[in-house]
Amino acid sequence: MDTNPDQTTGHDDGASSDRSAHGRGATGGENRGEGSFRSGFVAVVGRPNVGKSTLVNQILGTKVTITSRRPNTTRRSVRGVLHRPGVQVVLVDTPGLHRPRSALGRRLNEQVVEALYDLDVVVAMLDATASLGPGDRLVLERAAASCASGSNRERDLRRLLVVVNKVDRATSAEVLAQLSAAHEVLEGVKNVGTLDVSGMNDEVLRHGVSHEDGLEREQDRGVEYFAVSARSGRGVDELLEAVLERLPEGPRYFPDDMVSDVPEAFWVAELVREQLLARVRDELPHSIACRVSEWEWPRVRVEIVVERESQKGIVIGRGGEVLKAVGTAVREQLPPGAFVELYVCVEKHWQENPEAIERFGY
Ligand SMILES: Nc1nc2c(ncn2[C@@H]2O[C@H](COP(=O)(O)OP(=O)(O)O)[C@@H](O)[C@H]2O)c(=O)[nH]1
Ligand SMILES: [Mg+2]
Repeated sequence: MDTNPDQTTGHDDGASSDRSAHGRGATGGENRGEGSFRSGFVAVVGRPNVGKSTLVNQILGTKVTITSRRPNTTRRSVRGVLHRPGVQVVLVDTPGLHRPRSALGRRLNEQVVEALYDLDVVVAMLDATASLGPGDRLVLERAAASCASGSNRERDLRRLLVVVNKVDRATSAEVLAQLSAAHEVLEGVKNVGTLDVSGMNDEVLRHGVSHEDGLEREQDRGVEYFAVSARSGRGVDELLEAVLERLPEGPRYFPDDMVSDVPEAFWVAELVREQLLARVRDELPHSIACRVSEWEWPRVRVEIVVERESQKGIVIGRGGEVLKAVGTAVREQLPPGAFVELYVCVEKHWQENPEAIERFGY
């Protein structure tokens, strides 16, 4: 942990802290003649609460993004970097795609769309314990569309991996049903491949294309399906293997010691929010925002913002017990000596205020 709150976690030279869409074209990201170095951007997308952040942490083997059983926990795309010999995988954890009910919700969806632009691999995640709904369908369609476009990527559905998560809590029949429901949705997605017709003769164009003409049908276009438990890690190695296989030759986008692009101040505020989400009920999670207002390492002051006066007491707890527990749990995850000061304030309707949303970094 450094004294500069804008530094990214696990990254201390600060040389290539670009803020472009995915860090492409970054100064530190040129290929230094390593021959066959492979790398790529992998987005994890899905409805809220399917386990995207849990998967990203599981693959990285370290926590770079907070999780909770509340929907919309992730409020900004987080990039986590997996370093393997000769390979670099940039995992993009995204907010859940959902029907927005506030300016904040619309901002979260925007981030998903941004993250789906120009990727090497898309992991579309479903929850084995809930039946496939319209939200999941939208996710699958968007993910397929993303693999069928992109400025300089190959248009190829092999870049799409469908993952059914939480198999530890579902029966194999439920897992199978979910896999085949996803398959059916993708079968129904029309024109995903934006077929290149330049090489086809008139005959083919008049009569359409059949499988025998060499053009593959949806199920043969290479979408792969996985069943995993992001929490226990079951099936995750196989998934990672498939991701690695799909990475093109590419540059080292991030320095070797960088594990995420999250600035430290944002991370401390997120840890506070994570602890609050685990302790409060009902609608409150949506109303909570956290922001570091003072950073004099090891003393960090975090502002907890709620939307109504009545919510203040819940966050503070009887005799301050909630805040105390939150502070302790956060300190345990920071380097020794950290001193976290928490205070609560009210900002009415911040979820509808674009300026506030930006101030909190969402
Ligand atoms: N049983 C079970 N729970 C999971 C699994 N993966 C995630 N969860 C839980 O599902 C909830 C949402 O997870 P999170 O990663 O925050 O979901 P996200 O909104 O998609 O990022 C949390 O309570 C997780 O602990 C899993 O494989 N099995
Ligand atoms: Mg998340």
